[in-house]
Amino acid sequence: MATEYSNLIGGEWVPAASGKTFENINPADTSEVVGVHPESGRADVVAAIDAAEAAFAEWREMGGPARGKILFKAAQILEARAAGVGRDLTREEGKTVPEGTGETLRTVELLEYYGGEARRVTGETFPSGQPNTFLYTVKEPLGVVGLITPWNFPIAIPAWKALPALVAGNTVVLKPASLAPISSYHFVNALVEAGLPAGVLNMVTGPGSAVGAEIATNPRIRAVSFTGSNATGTGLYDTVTGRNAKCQCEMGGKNPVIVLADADIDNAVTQVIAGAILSTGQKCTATSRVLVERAVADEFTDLLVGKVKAMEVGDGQREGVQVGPAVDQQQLDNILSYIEIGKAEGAEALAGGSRLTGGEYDKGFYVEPTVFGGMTRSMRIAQEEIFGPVVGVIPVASFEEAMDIANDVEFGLSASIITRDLNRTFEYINGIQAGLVHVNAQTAGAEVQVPFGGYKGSSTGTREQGNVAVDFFTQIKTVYLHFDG
Ligand code: UN1
Repeated sequence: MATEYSNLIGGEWVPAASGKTFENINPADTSEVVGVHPESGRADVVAAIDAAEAAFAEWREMGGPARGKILFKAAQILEARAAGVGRDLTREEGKTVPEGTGETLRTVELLEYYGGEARRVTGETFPSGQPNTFLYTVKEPLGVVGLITPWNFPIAIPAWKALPALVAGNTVVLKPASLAPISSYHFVNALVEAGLPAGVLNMVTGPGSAVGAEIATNPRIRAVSFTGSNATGTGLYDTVTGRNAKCQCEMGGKNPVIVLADADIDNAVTQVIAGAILSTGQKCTATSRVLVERAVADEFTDLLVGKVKAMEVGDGQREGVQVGPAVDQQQLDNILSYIEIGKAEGAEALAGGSRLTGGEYDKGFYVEPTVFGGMTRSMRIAQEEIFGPVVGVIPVASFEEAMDIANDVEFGLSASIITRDLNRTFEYINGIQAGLVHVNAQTAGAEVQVPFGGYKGSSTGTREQGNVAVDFFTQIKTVYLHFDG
């Protein structure tokens, strides 16, 4: 039996005003309805904004340390439930249970980190050019902020957007992705049980065309933070900034790994698989291009293809499965169409290249992890985000050529190099156009205490996570205090 979930508005768990609902399907077995959720409309968002506005003054007055304590308590509540929450995440999103549980524990870390940050929403003091003057800044909350979050990290991303907003004293309206709203429910519920006052954090599920549109256009929402596709993000950015509110968008990636001839090839293969294939490649930090020096290209490619072919694809709830299904039919179709585009462009699927069928595969959205050889830099599969377990290898003549190709895309989220050459490493760090730069490691993954975000088309430029995330959700007040009056 599918569990019924509600919106959270003003501290009450309530259905959509219309009473309408939608179903949340398990992508590993589409006969299973995992949850039934409110199909909210604009009126539900307006009610959430009313509640968030009503809660703002008291939340702001409470002060950072008291706010932080609630986060610490929520961290303990969520940690105690991590196994069950991770399994729910797998049932609605498809990633494996270790991935789902890992993401839940990352959310615990986010709660702990921002619980501490709540005490550090600081200003600065400055020497004044005038006598008897104390010149300083304070960071103040914006008011009610809106969050629109994706299905691929359905518990960590709502947390890493909501928490810096909350510790700075804002109140929040969250629209989680309709494909995976139970994970957000678990995050929100941990905060409610930890004593978050009514109305401070509100959650409204439903379609982007109504719930997202109201968040984007309602003048009472002073900032919107979004993670998702470039197509949605750029339109949203125009709408939100067009009404002079702040907008933060984290969008796509086309992340390269450069493998130099001196690399530890085993490690190169391990890191490329982790970045490209795990989480079914459904992450904006996924590795999608490997630029490998010709001297080791065959050795690297053979090893990569062998290991990818041996990977176990299946229901992420089953032990031993390494790669879960795509999240839904549309994502599966998109991945398969890019595989066909790659073949038509003249690339060769050295591993994978097809939908998986037969047995349990017929119940879900399964695709073979795919390695393309013969990819060239201008092919669509080398330029456009695929968002699936698909990676292409491009042999290169030199480090310089690798860097040139690495930067020759519209995105700039993450990158990695595998080498032991210190000079090349620093040239790469200096020249790579990416907001997240890895060395001898995979392109995905993010520690909670450091800034996260991209260059170029990947991001609107502000950063999530770390203490800088608070900047987006605050405004600076400069105070000139003359004490000779
Ligand atoms: C990660 O690499 O672990 O939506 C996080 C995304 C990114 C988060 C990636 N914003 O895929």
